Amino acid sequence: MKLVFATHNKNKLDEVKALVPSHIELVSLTDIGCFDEIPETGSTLEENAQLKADYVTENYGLPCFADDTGLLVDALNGEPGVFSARYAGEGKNADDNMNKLLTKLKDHPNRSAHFKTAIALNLNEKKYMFEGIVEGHITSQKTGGGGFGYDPIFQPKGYKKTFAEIPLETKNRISHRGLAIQKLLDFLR
Ligand code: ITT
Repeated sequence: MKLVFATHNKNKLDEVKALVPSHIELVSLTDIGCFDEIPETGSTLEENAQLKADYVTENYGLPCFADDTGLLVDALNGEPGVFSARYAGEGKNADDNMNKLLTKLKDHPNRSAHFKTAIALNLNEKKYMFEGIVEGHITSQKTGGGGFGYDPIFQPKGYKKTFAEIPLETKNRISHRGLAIQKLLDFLR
């Protein structure tokens, strides 16, 4: 089956491609010729995931799923959460976002946090939602050259390395996105 993954984020696409079996033909927004910035005006990850999936269904009429992900820090009452992509402001990059977070958490004793992914699937005129969560903590400095986004400052529970220091295969096995995608794949099976 052909399934659109409604993302412009190449790193997300690479992670998900590594998990999806070959009988599912995964195509990206670029593959279907969609270069629009889909407005993410929702107040929750679920709402934003649904907005992105609905945009593709309404404009392209194709089966589709979308991922909205946030990093939620306990000491900051769940910040940056739904604003994770633009935490340091519009036009800023992942490094700026991490710097802002590290500054806000400077010397804070409670560094616990979790990543959450919401996946909205639109299939055969029905809508489904899947989620994945990974618990961990925010390190005091950036470490590792792999991964993307906040990976260099997030250490998953039970590991002594950040997501940016562990292989993609390991991240995919334990991560918010990996867990949510496994639920999606179980459902499609
Ligand atoms: P799409 O909306 O096109 O899918 P995006 O990058 O805008 O891509 P989100 O709206 O879900 O994605 O924003 C979440 C931000 O959180 C994203 O820009 C990353 O900086 C960060 N992020 C998402 N997944 C992550 C992961 O697995 N590890 C580290 N940071 C992640």
